[in-house]
Amino acid sequence: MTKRISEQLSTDELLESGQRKMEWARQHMPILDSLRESFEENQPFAGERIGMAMHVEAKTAILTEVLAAGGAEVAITGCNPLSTHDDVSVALDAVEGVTSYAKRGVDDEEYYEAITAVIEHEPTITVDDGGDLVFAIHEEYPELIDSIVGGCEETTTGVHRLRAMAEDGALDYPMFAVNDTPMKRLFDNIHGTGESSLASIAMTTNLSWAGKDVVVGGFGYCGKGVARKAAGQNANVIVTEVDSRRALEAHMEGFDVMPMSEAAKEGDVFITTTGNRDVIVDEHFDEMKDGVLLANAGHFDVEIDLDALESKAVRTYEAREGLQAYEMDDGRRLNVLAEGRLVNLATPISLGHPVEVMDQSFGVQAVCVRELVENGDSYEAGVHDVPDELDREVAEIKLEAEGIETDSLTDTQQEYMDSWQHGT
Ligand code: RBV
Repeated sequence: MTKRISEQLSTDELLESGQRKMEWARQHMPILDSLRESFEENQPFAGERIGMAMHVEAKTAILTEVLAAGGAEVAITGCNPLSTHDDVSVALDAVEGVTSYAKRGVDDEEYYEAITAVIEHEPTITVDDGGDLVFAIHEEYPELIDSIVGGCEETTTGVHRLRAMAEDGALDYPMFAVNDTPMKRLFDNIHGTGESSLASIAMTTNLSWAGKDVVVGGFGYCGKGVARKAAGQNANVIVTEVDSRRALEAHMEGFDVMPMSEAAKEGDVFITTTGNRDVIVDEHFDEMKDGVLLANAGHFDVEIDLDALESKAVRTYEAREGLQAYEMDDGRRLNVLAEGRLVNLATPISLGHPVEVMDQSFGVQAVCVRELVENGDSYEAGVHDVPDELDREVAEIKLEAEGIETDSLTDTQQEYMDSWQHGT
């Protein structure tokens, strides 16, 4: 049985370090700050138990403490074996109303044991990143479902998984697709993934982007972000796609588009963002240049076939912290970051998405949890879009915090927009 983190790790130094990281994040999260104020006053979550599986680092800790400030009892664990910051987990565990089970570097068994520990708090609301918590509840604790009001899902892969569950009639409570909101997807997936993936790769390797050939697998929201930011760092960007319109979009944005079998020969750095498996496989490794970097920015570690790479290698060694070299029999070295796991969160120095971006994503999470508490009964089992007014509420809080004012439609403009009689 997994113990809370403060009973696993000695705490004084970790506590202080985690609290310092949280304080910095808190200072840069005006949306959560504003929601905290209203939650503290209104206690919307009194009597609720919130179970969370997310990347346990400073920004997530602020979301968690804001939910606890609204009266919830919160139990949290990680959603990736490598993304937890132990110091933050310890600091979070010390927050009133919060129990954290998250620990960095767990194996599969420990990972799922910690999820079980969260479920044993018998959550009434779940907040997931990737769907492992929802899935475990459905598989192993279906008797809890009756008392669950609903849940929220943070990421593309999780929403995809939930929709597949719903289509099979296997999703038994309502889930908000937080990922699909404009306030999340247009900022977090694009700017967040772009900036933080490139930052993690650069810091882990101490290598430059300028002049590199960077191959981006997939041109969805995350791929667009990675491709644009890499181009902004003076790299030459190659995109691989399976979807005709996305391929065309990438082409019209000025990127080279080609199959991975061709791109494999050209790339210096490979970053997968597809959410699918087997994007870089056996035959591609044969074509790659000596010294290439391989990184994955999709939720699960299935995009680069590391088993195939491992069996091809005559030797593997840790080239740098967070970077494993695989030496081929012809002497070429292919370097994999973070064991092929989410590169922006899973290398030892990764920090995840920038704070401002997560303030938006987690602002949407927080108002969705509030919506579940207030109106959960009106949502049936299945995947739900987040009501647009909630997404706009988060945008408005952010604009106000930034001191940015906008125009409003005049009555005449509104009337014009609503009428169809006008013409040439
Ligand atoms: N993400 N979280 C962070 N807490 O630092 N960084 C990225 C963090 C989320 C992001 O919203 C994305 O949808 C998800 O991680 C992928 O697991």
